[in-house]
Amino acid sequence: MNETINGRIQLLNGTLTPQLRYDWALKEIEWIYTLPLPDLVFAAQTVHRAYHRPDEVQACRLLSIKTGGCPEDCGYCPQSAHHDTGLARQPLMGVEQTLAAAKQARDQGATRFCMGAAWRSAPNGDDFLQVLKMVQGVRALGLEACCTLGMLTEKQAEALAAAGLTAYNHNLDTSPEFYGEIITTRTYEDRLQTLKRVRKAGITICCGGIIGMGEEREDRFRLLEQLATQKPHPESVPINLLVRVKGTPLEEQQAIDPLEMVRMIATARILMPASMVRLSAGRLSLTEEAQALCFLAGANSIFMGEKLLTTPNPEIDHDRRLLGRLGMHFRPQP
Ligand code: SAM
Ligand code: DTB
Ligand code: SF4
Repeated sequence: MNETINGRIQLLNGTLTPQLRYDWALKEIEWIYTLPLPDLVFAAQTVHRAYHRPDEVQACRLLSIKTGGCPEDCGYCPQSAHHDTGLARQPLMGVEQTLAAAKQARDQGATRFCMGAAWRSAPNGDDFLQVLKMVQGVRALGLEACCTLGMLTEKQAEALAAAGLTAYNHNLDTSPEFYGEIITTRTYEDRLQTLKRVRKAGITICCGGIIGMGEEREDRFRLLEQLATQKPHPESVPINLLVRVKGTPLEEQQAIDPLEMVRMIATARILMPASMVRLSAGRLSLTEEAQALCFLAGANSIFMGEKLLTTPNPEIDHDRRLLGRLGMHFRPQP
């Protein structure tokens, strides 16, 4: 692509009438990601406003319903049995306790409740039936329900859909090329297979990744390419900044420039205009001003509450104050 002023104006004009595209080329993604920041944020805002309210963010709440002891070796994850992080393992939580947490989240203003389990694959039998009950219960509270349970079979995806599951989270995490540096116990292809089954069952897809794991910018472009060439796009794209957890192989990873988070979010927003782009893990290592830039770049969701799955997250009061400072608000409950 021609990197002249004309080229820039063409792209920016193109984004003024944003249409969903599924044929993004790697070169285009690179070009967008590396635009001068004012152009990038302007283009992202323009696209954002065509599909979303610019003053509103969705509040989601996470709950770890089964914690630790995971057989996968994901290098970033405190829940992998391969790393000694001192995390207390917990078996599958009861339905009542889960629904009490969901109700509390709703009372605090969340509109989406996400249940995470440290499984390689969702189990069959009683545990799975218990998760189905949780999903039904969360939906009955009027919340969107999201689960992340590892790999799924077609049957399991269908059962989750029948229970009313809104979304299934299954991240590609990084580029196909860098993936093997981070995870060796499953393949990129395994991930794509589960995503296909989720889509086929009629559940919306929540799929994104993590930055700050030692990858190159090129790996981020490749991840974005994988996401933005899916048809339809994932309805939800979580962008996580690595939370460096003691005892994981990535604990000493060097911190990245927070503006890379802004660029990643803005590019995701431009490539997938209609999707929710979620400023997910890692907010405690961003200043409030950096988070504000992420909202300008088109992020329209955050996790609310003092804990993600196992690691800390900003307090609700802090987030309310931040949104107040920005003249923004949480998406109201239906
Ligand atoms: N076991 C399931 C799986 O891997 O799909 C679900 C739970 S797993 C904790 C969900 C996602 O959390 C991962 O795909 C990863 O993207 C993200 N995650 C885990 N640890 C993280 C960390 N330390 N920093 C940022 N994101 C993290
Ligand atoms: C996602 O992309 N981020 C969330 C959600 N999907 C499940 C999880 C973040 C986990 C951060 C590490 C932890 O708290 O254990
Ligand atoms: Fe297990 Fe998921 Fe953590 Fe990987 S990210 S170790 S699959 S809980």
